[in-house]
Amino acid sequence: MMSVVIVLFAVLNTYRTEELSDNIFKDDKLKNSDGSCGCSSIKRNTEENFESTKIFDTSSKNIVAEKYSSAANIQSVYPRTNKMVFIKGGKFNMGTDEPVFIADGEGPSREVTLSDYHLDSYEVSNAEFELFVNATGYTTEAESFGDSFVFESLLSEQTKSGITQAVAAAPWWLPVKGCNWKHPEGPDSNITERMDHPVVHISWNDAVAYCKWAGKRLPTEAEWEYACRGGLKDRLFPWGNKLNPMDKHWYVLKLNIIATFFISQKYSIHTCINKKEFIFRANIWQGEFPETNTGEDGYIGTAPVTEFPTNAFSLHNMVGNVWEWTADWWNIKHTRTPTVNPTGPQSGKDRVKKGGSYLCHKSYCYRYRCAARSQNTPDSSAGNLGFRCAATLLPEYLKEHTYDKN
Ligand SMILES: *[C@@H]1O[C@H](CO)[C@@H](O)[C@H](O)[C@H]1NC(C)=O
Ligand SMILES: *[C@@H]1O[C@H](CO)[C@@H](O)[C@H](O)[C@H]1NC(C)=O
Ligand SMILES: [Ca+2]
Ligand SMILES: [Ca+2]
Repeated sequence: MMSVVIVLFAVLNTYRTEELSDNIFKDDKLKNSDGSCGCSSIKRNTEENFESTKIFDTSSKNIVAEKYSSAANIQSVYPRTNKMVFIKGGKFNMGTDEPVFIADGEGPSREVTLSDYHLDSYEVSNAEFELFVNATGYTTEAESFGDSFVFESLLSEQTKSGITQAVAAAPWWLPVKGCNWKHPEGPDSNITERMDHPVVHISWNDAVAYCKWAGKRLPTEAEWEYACRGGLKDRLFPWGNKLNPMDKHWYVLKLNIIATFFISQKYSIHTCINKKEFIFRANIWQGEFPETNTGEDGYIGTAPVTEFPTNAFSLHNMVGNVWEWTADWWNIKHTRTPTVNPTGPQSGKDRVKKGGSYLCHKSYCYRYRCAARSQNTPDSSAGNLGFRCAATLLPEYLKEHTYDKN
C-alpha cells in the first residue's frame, strides 16, 4: 500500500515538473537586446516638455477625499471593484542589481522607506470607469484625439483594411480611428461583455482625473513596486521567482487525488492535473511573439480584474493583464542613496508605467516583473494600458467596504 502511494507521488511529481519546466517559454534567449515590445514607442507626437504637476502631497495628510466621496459612492448596475487594501509602510529594496533591461533603469537596487497607504485591489474596470464618466461627463484623450493604439491581431479585418500607417519600431501596433475605452478594438467593437475587464486606452491625464474623482490618486512608482513585491525580498514576480509555481492548492489537490483514487479507483487524475487555475498566476502571452498567442492562461486579450490569484497583499494582476500608470516622471538614472517616500524626478517628458500586460512574453518584453518599468507620454493611450489608484488616507465612503487588512 505504502509503495503504491510513493509511486503515485513520483508519477504526479514528474508530471508536475514537465508541466512547469517553462515549456511555454522555450526561447530563453531574448530575441533582441532591448527586448522592446514597442510598448514605449506608441506615443502621440508631442514635442514640448511637460511641466511638473503636483497631483498630491504625500507630506500632507490633508487629502480632500470627502469632496468627492458622494460622487464616487454611487450605485452601479455592476458589482463594485473599487475596494482598497491597506498597505503597511516599511523598508524595501526597489529596483534590482540584476537588471534584464539596463536601458530601462531597472537598477540599482536601492533602499526605500514608505509610509502606510492604500491601494486598489483591482485594476480600474470598465464598469468603474463608466460610473466616473456617467457622473462627470468626462471625455478621455483618446476620444478627443480620435484614435488610439491597438495590437494588430485583435482587430477585425474590416478595421485593419482602413489603416495605412504603423509604428516603425513596433509594426504590430496600429493607430485605430474611433478607438477608445468604449471601443477597445475600434468602432466595430464594444465592452458590453467586458464590464469587469480593465479599462484601456486611458492616458495618464485620464487616470489622474479618475483617481481624483474617486478621492484617490495614482500610486508613486515606489508604492506600486512595494505593493507588487508583496513583502517578498528581491523576487522577480509578486509571488516569488518561478513563473508558474504550484501554490498551496496544488498540494491539497494532490492529497485529494490520492485519497479519491483509493476510494473510487476510477478517478481521472489527468483532468484534475490539467486545471489551469492551479498553474497560471498572471495574464501574459503564451506562444511565439508576435505571431501566435495560444491563450493558455485563458485569455488572448484582457482578463476580468478579479481573475488570477492575489499576491500576499491581496492585490490582483499587479503584473500582467494591463500596464498600470504611476504618478512619477520617467528617469533611468538612480543612485543607491536610501530615500523616504520618493516621488520621482521633478519634471520630465514621459510618465512611468509598471507591470507589463497580456502582450508580454519572456522572449520579448520580459517586463511582467516587479522591478521592470516602461514609459509613455502622459497623453498616450493603448489597448494594453490601464491603471489603479492609491490613497494616503482611505476615502470615507470606502471605509465600510474595506477588508483584507494586512
Ligand atoms: C451609466 O449610465 C448609463 C445610461 O444611463 C447606464 O445604462 C449605465 O448602466 C450606467 N453605468 C453604470 C456603471 O452604472
Ligand atoms: C457588442 O459586441 C458583441 C460582440 O463582442 C456583439 O455581439 C454585440 O452585438 C455588440 N453590441 C453592440 C451594441 O454593438
Ligand atoms: Ca494571456
Ligand atoms: Ca496589471
